[in-house]
Amino acid sequence: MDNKHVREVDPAVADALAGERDRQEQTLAMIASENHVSEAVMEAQGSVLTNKYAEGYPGARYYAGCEYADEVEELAIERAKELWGAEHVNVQPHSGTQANQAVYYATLDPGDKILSLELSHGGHLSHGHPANFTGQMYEVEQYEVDPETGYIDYEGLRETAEEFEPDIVVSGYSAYPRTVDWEAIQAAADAVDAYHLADIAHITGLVAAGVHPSPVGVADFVTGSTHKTIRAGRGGIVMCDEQFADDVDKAVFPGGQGGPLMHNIAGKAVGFKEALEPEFEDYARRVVDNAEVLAETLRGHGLSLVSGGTDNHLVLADLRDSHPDLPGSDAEDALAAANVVLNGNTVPGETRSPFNPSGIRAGTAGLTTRGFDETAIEEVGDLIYRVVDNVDSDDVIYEVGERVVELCEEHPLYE
Ligand code: DSN
Repeated sequence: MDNKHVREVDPAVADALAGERDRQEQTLAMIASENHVSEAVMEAQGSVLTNKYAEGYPGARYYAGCEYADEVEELAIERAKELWGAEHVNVQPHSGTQANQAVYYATLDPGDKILSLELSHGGHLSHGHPANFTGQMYEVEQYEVDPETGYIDYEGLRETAEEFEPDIVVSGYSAYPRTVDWEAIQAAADAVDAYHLADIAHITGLVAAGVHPSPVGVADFVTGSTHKTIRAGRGGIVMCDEQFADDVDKAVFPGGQGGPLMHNIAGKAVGFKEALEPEFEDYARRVVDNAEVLAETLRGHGLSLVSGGTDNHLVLADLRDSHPDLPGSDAEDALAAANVVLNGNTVPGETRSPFNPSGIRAGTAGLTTRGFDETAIEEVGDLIYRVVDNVDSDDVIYEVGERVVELCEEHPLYE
């Protein structure tokens, strides 16, 4: 991790890498999709496999010299099957979005219909947003969360499905703090003979550890990213039953991608091995417990939380009740200045815009990785509130920033 070779060749990049390492050490990574992978995962990602082209799949490549690439990809697949219990796994998607793209490509024709959760209600760009290819290539209808409870409106989803008759229903979210009822969504999809794609990008680790119910064996397709709560090498994954295996594999390669990023697949294999250790279940449970403490702390200070709290790794605060003149983006900036890195986020019933949203989203996966316990998380919640309530005070931002650095030094990331 001293990047000595980079420093010899390219001091400018070496400086940026050193800066990023210090930034991660001295700030709280609370963007809910981020985590800190192990040095073993990083070593695998920075390995010689970056040099290898391996189009195709293990045992059936288009190039010679793939024996070690095969070994690594087979290990990643076997471990993923063990973690999530899927019949078929493709570990080649370069990202969660490309995993979703593969499922759409395997199941839909241009003009077919997607039913998905609205972005400001917790959905994702790759679920049919107009700015994404999915919003341009397919016809999209959206379901919402209940405005009173903040929970998915399953009844509304079922009714919209009956009216819209989608070809695929998408579940799984990027800013939804509650447990998802996969069976209810599967029933809505079955009733209109639609496929069901469950995108568990955020909660892959929680599902693998059994602290969130699994959609594997319920939904037709399950996609995810591999670097969030599961803490493995960066990228995506598709899981499905054997009946869809060929379609999915062809949709990933050659349908949507070229050569697999074998170094990242090695990082996935290593991270999956770590996640199969008994300690990972304890980690995932602590992520959820910590999120609950964060929710309680913020709520205790009078912040409104979407759905009132959390069942998973994230909380979404709607600032409009407590701080009507404070956009989440301004809270994000003030918190970043105090070394707390999270993101402004749209909220259900958004009255501002994605660049100037009304909420903030915070996750506990990264802090839990570096050993923050419930007491430390409670203090972090207090510090977050102090900044949110004093965004114009340089003194408060300075004091909180100093305390955050102390907390980070008490919980070092990398030796
Ligand atoms: N960027 C991720 C998130 O923050 O949720 C999803 O792609």
